[in-house]
Order: sequence, then C-alpha cells, then structure tokens
Amino acid sequence: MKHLHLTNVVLLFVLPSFSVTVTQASSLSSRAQKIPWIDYAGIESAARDALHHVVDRRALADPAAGSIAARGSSSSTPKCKKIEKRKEWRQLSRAEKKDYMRATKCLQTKGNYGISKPSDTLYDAFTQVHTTDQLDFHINSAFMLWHRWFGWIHHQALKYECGYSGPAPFWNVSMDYKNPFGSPIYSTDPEIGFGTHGTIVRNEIGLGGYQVDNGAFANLKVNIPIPHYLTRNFSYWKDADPTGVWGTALGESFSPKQVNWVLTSPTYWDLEINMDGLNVTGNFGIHDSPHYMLMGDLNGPGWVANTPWALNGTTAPNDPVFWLHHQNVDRILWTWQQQPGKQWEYNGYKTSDHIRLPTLDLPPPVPAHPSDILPFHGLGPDIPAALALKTENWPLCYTF
Ligand SMILES: [Cu+2]
Repeated sequence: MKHLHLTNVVLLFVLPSFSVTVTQASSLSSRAQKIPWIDYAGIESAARDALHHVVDRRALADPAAGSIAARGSSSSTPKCKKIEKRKEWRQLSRAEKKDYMRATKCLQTKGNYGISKPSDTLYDAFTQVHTTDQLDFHINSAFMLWHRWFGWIHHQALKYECGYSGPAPFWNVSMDYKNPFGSPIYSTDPEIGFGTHGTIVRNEIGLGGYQVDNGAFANLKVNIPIPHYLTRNFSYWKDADPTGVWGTALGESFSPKQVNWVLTSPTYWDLEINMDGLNVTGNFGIHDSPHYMLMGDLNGPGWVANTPWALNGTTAPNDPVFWLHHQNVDRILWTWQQQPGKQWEYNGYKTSDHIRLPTLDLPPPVPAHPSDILPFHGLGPDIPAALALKTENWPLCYTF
C-alpha cells in the first residue's frame, strides 16, 4: 500500500458514516425488541437516580453529600449482588481464558432479538449496532461512556446467553507497547490465543490483510457488512511507516508514560481528546493506536473498495480483541475517575470534535450534559450518560 499520512489515519473512524447509516437507523428502531436478561424497568429507575444525583451540583461540590447512598436511591432500583473485579487477560486462568473464547464464539449461535440485519446472530448484532450512527458515540463526550456500557452488555451476553462465568478481561496494551504483536493476546494457541494475522492473504482487502487462520478464532467468519473471514495485518504498521518514525510514535501512543500523561487530563473532555490522540501530532492515542496498527477488521473493512464501507472503522467489534482493548480504555477512564471530584464529571461536546478536525465540516458544537441519551439501537435500552459514570453502581456492578 501507499504511504499513509496522519490525517488519513485520523479520518478512518470518521469518513463514511454520513452515507451509510441513515437507512439503517430508521429500520432498526422498528425492530427493537426486549432482551430477556436485561432489566429494563430497573435500568429506567437507576437512570432516574443517576440523573437526580448528577444534576445536583451542590452535592457534587460536597464529598460528604456526594454519594448516592447518602441521598437515598429509589427503592425500585436493584442493588449490586456483588462487585466484580475485572482482570487483565494474563491474570485469567487457562480454564477462564478457554471459556471466554468458547462463549465469544457461542454468540454466533445466538439470535439477535431483531436488533440487526442482514445477519441474525447476536455476535454480528454488536458490530451492526457499532456501525449505526457512529458519530453519536465517537470522538465526542459520549465515546468513553457509550463503550463502557456497550462492553458491559457484551459481557452480560457472554454470561446469560453462553454461560460464561469469568470476569470481563481487559488487554493492558501498555504492557506490550514495545512489541504489541508479541503479546500473549496474539498467541496461536488453539484454545486460548486470539491468533496472529495468519498466512492467507485476502486479496479482497484493498489495504492488505490476512485471514486469521490460527488461534481460537481460526477461520472465523463474520458477517458485517458482508460475510468474510476475520482479518488482521500485523505488517501494516511497518508498511505504513517504512522509515520507522511512525512505528515509534504508535508504540509510544500507548506506552505506560502515555497512560500516566493521559491520567493528568484536567477535565473529562480533555481526557477524551487525549485518549483519542487528537491534540498531538504523530500520537494516535491510547484508544486509536491499537485499532490503527492492524488494519483488517479491528480497523474496519478498508477492503470493500469503492463502496460506502471503504475506510470505515466501525466494524471493529468483528475482531474479538475489540472487547479487551475497550475494557482497557474503560479501565483508564475508571482510573481517572478515582481522583478527587472526578467520579461524576461529564462535560465537553455531544458532537464530534470539530475543533480538531476542521476539514470535516462537522455541525456546530453542542455542549454535552449528563442527561444526554446514549443510543444502543435495540441492544438494550438507550440510557442517559449519567448512568454509566460509576461502574460500582447497579447495573454495571464492577470495578478494576
Ligand atoms: Cu467504537
């Protein structure tokens, strides 16, 4: 492939959505059905509690009055039965890892409650929802909380549809920043490895990619936007960066040093900007870099050349690594939130970042508010951002 410039890469998650999402959104709303393992009434009650709590700025200013328990939540809101501790992939036992792989594949055998077409599996429904109106939940304030909730629903699906009983794992990519493709994540172990980029070149992949033909997901077929083999490209990073300048930049984009720097972000909005690397030339951010360094499914089907899907990063949930990467982004948000006064902070902009991406001609900025609704297109209810702010509250009920 040709040398890729920084701006092209930054645009990968942005370019195509205007043209592809309109018809999907209208047809999705009428197909939304209830998922039996989601407590819709409880979530509605919890959403009211969270909004009531968050909008009380005086309570926010006073730590002693700032907990939901102190203010009293609605009696109709369920309580967490336990707070689950999430684990880094390397901390899972072999049996847990094996079961996680089994449950992930099992989602391909489960129905999708009418959430999406053309595929009717729950596995594909997650990808489909992620492709729908993607600018509602990328490069804006909703991004981190939307993906927090999305990852939580995915874990619920693994539990209630496929009997997975372990924690939702995260990939601390910073542990592997010097050699991400040497990470144990990309092991070829047929039981517990996510596999490498494989050996079979898929020529339909316009930007170069290889069928994943080893590991637990060997020869996995995914269906959004069209049926194809799960694809990665470990050489993309080097191909795009023959001089090595970018290679350094990409690794540094998710180094421990970078994580420490991101955690100093003064506001929630600064954290979003820094997580996506939108303010630093040559730094792609902790969130974006692990997408960009691969091409293939984790970076979207650049392979459907001359279609609305070209250069669309939104099919990333096709690659099971997506979930572990986003749980890690969530962990960094959680860590930031543990600082004094940050737990309930939510600010910035509902619209995508027009300031950092001036060439996109995006609509004028609309300030974000904790009552903003995060859309899930039938994959559970839409929720106010406030409900996703604290992971230890019901229904999220987890910590790190
Ligand atoms: Cu996303």
